[in-house]
Amino acid sequence: MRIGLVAMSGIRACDPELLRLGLTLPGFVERSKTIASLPSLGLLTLAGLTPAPHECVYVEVEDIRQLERPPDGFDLVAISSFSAQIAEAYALADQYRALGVPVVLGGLHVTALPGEAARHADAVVVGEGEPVWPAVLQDAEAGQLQPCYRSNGRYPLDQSPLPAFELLDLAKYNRLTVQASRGCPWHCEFCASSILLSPHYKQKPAERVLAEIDRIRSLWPRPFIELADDNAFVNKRYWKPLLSELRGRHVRWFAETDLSIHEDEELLGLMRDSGCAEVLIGLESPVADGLAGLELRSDWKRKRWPEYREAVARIQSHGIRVNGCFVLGLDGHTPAVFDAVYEFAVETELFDVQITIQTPFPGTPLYDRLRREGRLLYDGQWERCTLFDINYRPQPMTVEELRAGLHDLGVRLYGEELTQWRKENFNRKYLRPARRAEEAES
Ligand code: B12
Ligand code: SF4
Repeated sequence: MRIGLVAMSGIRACDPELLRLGLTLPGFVERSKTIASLPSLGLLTLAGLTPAPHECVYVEVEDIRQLERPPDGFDLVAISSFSAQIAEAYALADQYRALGVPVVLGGLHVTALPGEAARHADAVVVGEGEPVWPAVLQDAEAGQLQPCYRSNGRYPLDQSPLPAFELLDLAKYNRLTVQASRGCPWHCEFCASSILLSPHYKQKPAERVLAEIDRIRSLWPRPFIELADDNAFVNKRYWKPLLSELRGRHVRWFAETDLSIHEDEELLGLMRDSGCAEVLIGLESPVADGLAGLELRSDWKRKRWPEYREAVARIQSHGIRVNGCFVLGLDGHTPAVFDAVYEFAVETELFDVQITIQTPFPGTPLYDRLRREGRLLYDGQWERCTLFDINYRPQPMTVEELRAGLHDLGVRLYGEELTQWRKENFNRKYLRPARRAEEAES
């Protein structure tokens, strides 16, 4: 079979005022450009599992949009899904089905709402794709696709295939992704990441992670790699030998992690030496209000909140940039939170800041709670699940206060002056001294 793998790409927001602002704010534009061009690791992973003589063709939905008709010549089309762009995924699926091409839909949104997705597909896949993909291929070839394939979240990552990075036109991407773990022990109420696929935290054997990195290096000698882990450094003992191996491979990399890395100087040193450029940390709230009850299992972030400032300083002192992420509109946030984020960013000299709106993605405990409480706005308008549009009634703020606060804070944080200052300050105060120390050590 010739299989078309269609990835949902690009960055989304509906709020026209925010879009207008975004286009003119240097800090915002820069970050959007960096992350917008990431390929779908999920689809590349499935391609890696697809045996010959099947042939896979990887397509970005952004490229299809410019065509009059979607690319043809496929015997099967597989489309990935995020909530924000699901309407486009469904429209494309409908188009292919109208042409008589069977369509299989999978990914995070489909996993959360398989019934809705089934109206637009010959088959839907709920959960991790790997364990069911061989059956999907076999059934599609026999013309007997089942309506739904389910995996149970227990796929052992030591069986992971090498993602088929060779399918990509590498000129289009400034980073490639590698995943070393799925799940996260903290279970935040709003989390819509791989926890939806794998409720249990699990890791890929280090040698497999290194094999993926080496595969990328064979195609792109000095790559920039983004770890697609939800929370990379949960298990520091796993990472230390892996990072030692990574040193000398000429890779620069980025990861999402929790704050606990600041407690481990040895780990921070290994991260720096192995090419870590930046870590993105979900600090969520600069004030303690909003953090209590955020995780379903423990108040981990609330307990760590007093360490936030010291932690940022220690991580950055290793020459590793910190991108601090704040979720605005958590229960308990008042309009004072906007100034608090600004002050935190300036005082801690964060290299970068990400501000998003709390978002009830379907399939999350937050969505269920806000629905029970009658606080959902625009329920079912999934295109608003962008992390920048408001879909619920915050408490105790009003929707208008939250929207205005986001806009105003965006202007203050991502304007020319502060964006420039953050970078220069980091380079002068943290990066250059860290490099000098590294040179002295070696
Ligand atoms: C990389 C990334 C991106 C890349 C995506 C590149 C791409 N084309 O896939 C880019 C930068 C484009 C991106 C954009 C957005 N993202 Co993003 N992104 C991520 C990130 C960091 C990693 C995702 C990843 O690679 N996972 C690893 C792979 C292996 O998992 P997977 O894709 O889920 O695939 C597995 C299964 O789902 C399944 N599967 C997936 N697709 C298919 C298809 C078929 C046919 C089958 C059978 C199976 C299958 O099999 C795979 C293997 O098991 C996550 C955060 C995180 N740490 O997880 C956020 C995340 C996915 N993003 C998120 C969001 C909100 C967005 C944006 C809306 C942001 C915005 N405002 O624009 C947009 C989405 C717009 C759009 N295009 O639809 C949310 C999604 C929540 C949700 N449930 O929808 C996440 C979880 C982050 C968060 N804060 O919650 N993102
Ligand atoms: S810490 Fe991050 S990855 Fe882990 S559950 Fe919370 S939001 Fe999800």
